[in-house]
Amino acid sequence: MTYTPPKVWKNTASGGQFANINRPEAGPTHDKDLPVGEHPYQLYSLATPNGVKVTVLFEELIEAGHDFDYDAWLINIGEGDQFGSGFVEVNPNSKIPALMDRSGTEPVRIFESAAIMLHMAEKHDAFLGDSRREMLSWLFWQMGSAPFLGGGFGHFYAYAPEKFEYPINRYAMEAKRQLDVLDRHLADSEWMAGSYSIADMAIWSWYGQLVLGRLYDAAEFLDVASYTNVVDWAERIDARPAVRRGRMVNRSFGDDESLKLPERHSRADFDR
Ligand SMILES: N[C@@H](CCC(=O)N[C@@H](CS)C(=O)NCC(=O)O)C(=O)O
Repeated sequence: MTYTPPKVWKNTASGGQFANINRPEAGPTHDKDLPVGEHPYQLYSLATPNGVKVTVLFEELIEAGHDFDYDAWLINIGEGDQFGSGFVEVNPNSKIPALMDRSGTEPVRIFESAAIMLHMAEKHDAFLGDSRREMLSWLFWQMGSAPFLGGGFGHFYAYAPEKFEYPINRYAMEAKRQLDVLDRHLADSEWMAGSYSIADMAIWSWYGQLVLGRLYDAAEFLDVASYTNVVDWAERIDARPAVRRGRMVNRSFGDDESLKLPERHSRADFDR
């Protein structure tokens, strides 16, 4: 099947899962204020890998004894909540996660998952790794790499309306190369940047969950078991109580009912 691009691109329905939320322009589609709870941090998110890395950090900070709490509100991207006017004010890019930090004199917004993680980790001087240079390098590596795994491989392998060999090959190759980058690094390092840090949390959320068989049903196809150092590291992180809690926050989908906590307002919510 060949495609000849027209002179000027036009928006024609291309199908596939999530096609209903894709549009070629930014900005709000409707007026809707965001809810605000009683805690200093108001997180607006969903338990996708980009959301989970942030809720894992929030839960790790609380587990480590940092004295704060947060409200996590569900943004249902399948229903277009990310295009509500209130959400767009917090994130002009209309993507989860987004944070309002109301702990200071003026509320401030932070968007982009890694920016939120850095903001929280620096504020609490925690989970910054042994080397800031290495930690930032791996954190930025995750932000630059995961779109090839999610938007590239995941999209064409799991969500596109048909299976097309060319993009699946191209992005499977890149996903495996990325797993090999991690596997080689983790061969002689326990963590990404010396000690457990936000770089581990961010990378785990994507690549850890991939090798644990939780993303795109692609574990066998990508032979993830062969990246043994990544699997060991992913299992170590997965066993942490804060990580289990972080995975639950803003989860409204999936078969495992015990993992679902669409909204979180206090630690007690996990005991339900
Ligand atoms: N670079 C962004 C990516 C965020 C992102 O892609 N979020 C997705 C869910 S995983 C989303 O909100 N998609 C909604 C949409 O594209 O309309 C980040 O790391 O925060």
